[in-house]
Amino acid sequence: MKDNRSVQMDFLLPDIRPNSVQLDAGAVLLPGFALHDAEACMLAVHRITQQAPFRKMYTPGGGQMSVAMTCCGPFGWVSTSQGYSYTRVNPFTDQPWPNMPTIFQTLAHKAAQKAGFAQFHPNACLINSYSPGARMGLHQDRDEGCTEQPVVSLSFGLEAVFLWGGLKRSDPTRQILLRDGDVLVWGGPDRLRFHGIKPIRAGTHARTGETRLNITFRFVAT
Ligand code: MD3
Ligand code: FE
Repeated sequence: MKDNRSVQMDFLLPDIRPNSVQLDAGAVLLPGFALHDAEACMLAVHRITQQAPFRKMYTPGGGQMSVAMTCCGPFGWVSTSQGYSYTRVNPFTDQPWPNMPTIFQTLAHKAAQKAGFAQFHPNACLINSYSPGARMGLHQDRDEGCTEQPVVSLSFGLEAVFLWGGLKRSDPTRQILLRDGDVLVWGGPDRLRFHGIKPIRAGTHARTGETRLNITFRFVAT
């Protein structure tokens, strides 16, 4: 008979993952912080995409992104052959972006607070959908016109290797594994770091299927 004593005693083992990892002066990883709200977030994403479907946009360089995107909140991030911008209207539907769900606002604020950023009230939310092989090259987030406020990001479903660079594109990168329910908060001196996502490895996740979802919250200056 199979010896399953260790399986039965699993509940006695502590969760060895710390609940907060300071990656640098202004960067904090909160492993599993979004797990309790994960299903509510999935429902919220589903509702948003019925009004504003995921699209693969083009970059000013001319290529199509491998990541499909949509947005919610007062401002959405848009990339065209003309450049990057934050807009109040979704150019694919000519409608305002869907409202930012309360669960998103609350979760982003709580994560920022836990990471030491008081009073984060994002007015832009970008939702990224990755299929296996999709990636995001090294870039900076600097279309917000405001680097005082942090960025908060939630990861769901398939895991990703996050590339965390320096203030120059050529600086060396560290690799950080992002898993279902993990939250990253990034601000202060680290706000303008180059960062990216390595190609997503094929797999199936109980929550999202063959997908990784990333939800980022930003404050755009008006
Ligand atoms: C570090 N998204 O949407 S989230 C992006 O997983 C983006 O989809 C990645 O980079 C993703 O722009 C990474 C983590 C993240 C987000 C914003 C940052 C890290 C950041 C801004 C500055 C520095
Ligand atoms: Fe980014």
